[in-house]
Amino acid sequence: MTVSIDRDREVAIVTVDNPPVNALGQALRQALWDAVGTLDADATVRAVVLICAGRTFIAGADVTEFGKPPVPPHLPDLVDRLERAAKPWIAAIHGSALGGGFEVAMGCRFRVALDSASVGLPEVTLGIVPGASGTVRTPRLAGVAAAVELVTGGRPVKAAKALSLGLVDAVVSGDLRAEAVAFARQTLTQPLMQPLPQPISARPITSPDPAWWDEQRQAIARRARGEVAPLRALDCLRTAAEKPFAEAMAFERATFLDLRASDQAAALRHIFFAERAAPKPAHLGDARPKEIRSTAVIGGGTMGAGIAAALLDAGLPVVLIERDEDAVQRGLANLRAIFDGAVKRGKLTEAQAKARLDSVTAGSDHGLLADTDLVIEAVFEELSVKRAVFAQLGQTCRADAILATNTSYLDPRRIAEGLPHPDRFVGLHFFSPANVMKLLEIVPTPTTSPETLATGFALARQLGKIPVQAGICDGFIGNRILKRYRAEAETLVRQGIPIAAIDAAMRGHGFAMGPFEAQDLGGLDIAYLQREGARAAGQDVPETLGDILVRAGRKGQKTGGGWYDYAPGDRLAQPSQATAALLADHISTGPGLTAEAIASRLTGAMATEGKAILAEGIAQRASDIDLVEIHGYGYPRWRGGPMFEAERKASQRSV
Ligand code: T1G
Repeated sequence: MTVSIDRDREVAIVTVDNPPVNALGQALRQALWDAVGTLDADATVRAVVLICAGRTFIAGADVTEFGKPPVPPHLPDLVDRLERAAKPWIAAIHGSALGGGFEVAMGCRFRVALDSASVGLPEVTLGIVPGASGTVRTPRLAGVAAAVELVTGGRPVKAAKALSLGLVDAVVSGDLRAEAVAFARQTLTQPLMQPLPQPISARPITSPDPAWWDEQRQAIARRARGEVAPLRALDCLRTAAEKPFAEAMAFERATFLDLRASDQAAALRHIFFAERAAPKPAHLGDARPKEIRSTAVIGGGTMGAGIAAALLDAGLPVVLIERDEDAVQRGLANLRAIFDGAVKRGKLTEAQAKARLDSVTAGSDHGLLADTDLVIEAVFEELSVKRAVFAQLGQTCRADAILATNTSYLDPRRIAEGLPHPDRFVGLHFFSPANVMKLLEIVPTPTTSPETLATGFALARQLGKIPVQAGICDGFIGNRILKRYRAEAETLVRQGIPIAAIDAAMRGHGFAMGPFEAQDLGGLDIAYLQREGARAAGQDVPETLGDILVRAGRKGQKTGGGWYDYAPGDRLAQPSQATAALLADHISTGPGLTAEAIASRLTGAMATEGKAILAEGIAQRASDIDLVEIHGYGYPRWRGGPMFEAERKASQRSV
């Protein structure tokens, strides 16, 4: 880590170089603290530009220090020192000025951002609040409403938006250092009647009325679903608006230190680092991924179109293959619907959607695949259908083309039987909607080469997905745990726990929906067909309560009823007398359970299955299982996943 100082006449340039993201560890805080003193004492220096080397401006406090006691100089003190410096400091921002990085920038008198830069206060995504004046200076800089959105949402804003909010004073392009020095010089030479702007801490702030704060609290509580930090951040922002600066700073610091030690912060840090470890599994060694420049998807149904959209979003051209012209048109219509939806939601412009569709070649002729680097099969989940597809691909694709199956349940070894060059075959299990869900289960067979496996991980990075390697078993990692979760939920029903109480308990635990309402939404028949397929293959699959409902025609919302009843055109789940009657013989009356006990039973069952998955080597590490559950099955991120939550509970019991 270095902090160097050089000069451009009367402007000093302080350059921070602390790879990989210029995080504000103790040494960097000390070096900046010292730099202020040095430059204040140098009479020839009239302004200071603070700039960073590498990929980004300061990206925040050093998250690796969070588990340890804070060491001075503390960041809020450093920000105050910058603000009180004898010479104006100008923050020159590229990449992302995040958290403590943006707080340091707010200690500077001005902020100049490169047009590609972004600024933000993502602390709530780590279960904390800004701890160096983010909740106290931001509302003085950009107004209370903008500060509430920035701090409680935790999402960064691009430079242009930051300029419009007043978070930065100028947006430049080209040579950031030169532009920032020029900006510094200009502020020094501006006419005397335009004195420097006040330090942010001295700027006025107007607080909205109490009703506005109540509205914010209700909206944030609905979104947070049990997550604490966003609401505590709102408390800090309201204190900043209603109390003197020093009092608000003390309140923010106390809140930061309190949350920093919380279970939710520990869980979110666990996921932060797990997500960064996932794309770089050590066992890949130095296997080099193949470059993927052209792709194809076989099957234009929901999954195939979603996968094609994910590839197109990453800028990869796609050949979409279906069995005949009608199916090709249906596939293209599915793809068009995905992009039309993105345009309607403002995620894409019309031009971007058109460009994506223009880079699709669609047809039923496998000859189109003759020179494709990667082909992903996403046809009907039936072994003979998939094997037929790969028999064709083995003939039509290049010998070194990577061939992947998107199967979610079938054994990839069976699918690839007889395939020439099986070293280039791998399972790539996407989750629906494939262009939205971050999780990608990568399932190698015993003959998958290290290069092919490395290519799967590289593709995940290219698609912005979280890759998790899974061994071959029924359901790999996620669907195997899902099956156990659902079975445990049915056990509770058999013990007399009401279906609605179970769903409510899981929503209260932070899930978007409980196991029964989720099945009604997705359809009970999908899992039913898998069970029936396994039974037909001679496996001993006990009857489930879900089977009883499907056989009675109750497949979920799509049939007007599943676990719950639904009025025509209404998605509101109503307790069902029909379901109660169908299941009556299977339900005994047992002792009730509290919502917490229900959630503990179901998350505990997930963790138990996860431990078995680990022990069998199906997952490489426990944190991968947490990533699967969070990014594939809606496990609340601020609980860290089933493995983390079980481990935390065990360690708290042992204290
Ligand atoms: N501290 C320590 N290491 C960090 C880090 C951080 N803040 N951010 C990233 N890294 C590491 C990361 O673990 C990885 O390490 C490498 O840098 C590249 O990261 C007082 C208290 C900046 C947008 O929340 O959002 O300030 O795996 O793969 O995709 O109010 O990193 O290579 O060994 O993510 O280019 C607030 C978190 C902290 C920003 C770059 N700041 N980081 O993304 O690279 S709390 C954040 C990011 C705070 C103050 C409070 C991203 C990025 P390795 P990467 P990237």
